[in-house]
Amino acid sequence: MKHRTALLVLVLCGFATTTHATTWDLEGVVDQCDPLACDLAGITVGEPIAGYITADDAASGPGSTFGAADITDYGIQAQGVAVGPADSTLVSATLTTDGNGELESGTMALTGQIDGGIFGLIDLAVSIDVGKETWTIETDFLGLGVVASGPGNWFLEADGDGLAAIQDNCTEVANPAQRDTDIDGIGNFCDPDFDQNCSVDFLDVATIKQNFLLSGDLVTDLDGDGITSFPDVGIAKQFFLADPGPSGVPNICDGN
Ligand SMILES: [Ca+2]
Ligand SMILES: [Ca+2]
Ligand SMILES: [Ca+2]
Ligand SMILES: [Ca+2]
Repeated sequence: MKHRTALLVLVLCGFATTTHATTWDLEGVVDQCDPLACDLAGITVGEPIAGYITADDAASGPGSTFGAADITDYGIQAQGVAVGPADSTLVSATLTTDGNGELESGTMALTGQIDGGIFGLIDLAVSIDVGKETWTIETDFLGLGVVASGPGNWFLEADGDGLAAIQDNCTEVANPAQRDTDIDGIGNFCDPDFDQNCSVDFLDVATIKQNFLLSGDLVTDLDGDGITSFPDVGIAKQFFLADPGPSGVPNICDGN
């Protein structure tokens, strides 16, 4: 099958994250993929799969079991395919956290559709097993059955700003405002790469010196307090001779 269609890269239109919610990130890999289905979907073996679940704090605290009704948002994406609440249905979920609030066991099931080009919309079922650390995508289309599967681990969202990794432009810094002055997909808090060569080096240091004590919404105001000053230099130092980021959203240094 040579037909390759640009499937909808559906933006994960997450619901507004509130402070009374817990988010877990999925980090997985495509381990097995039906050649026809994965050609259609643009998925390749060995590529990452990512996602998140956000649930009500009241239900999802340490050592609790919660269900679909407690899940306020979710998203799963593997290269060209992305599903979220806007384009899928959360069929069932029973999930349990451990004493640290990490997802420990349970399962979750979604149904959704992807654009199969000349084949029209294709029904998909996604199942996730947290305890077994696996995920599976199945379809009845052409009797294919399991089209892709692999390992997947869940982690409490790392930097505590409430944004899932795939929605967060600085995945290792709490930056709820997501300020990104140069609009390159990397938040100011982790972007002292002012010349956008994807490396923080002497030229970037020269830029921050040039702007020192200037106020305004400048790229060099990394912490967003309205002035380029010592705290911004402190942040830049941590990145010296390293890469900016990491950012979980599409950004200028993707593929570098
Ligand atoms: Ca962040
Ligand atoms: Ca930026
Ligand atoms: Ca640079
Ligand atoms: Ca500043």
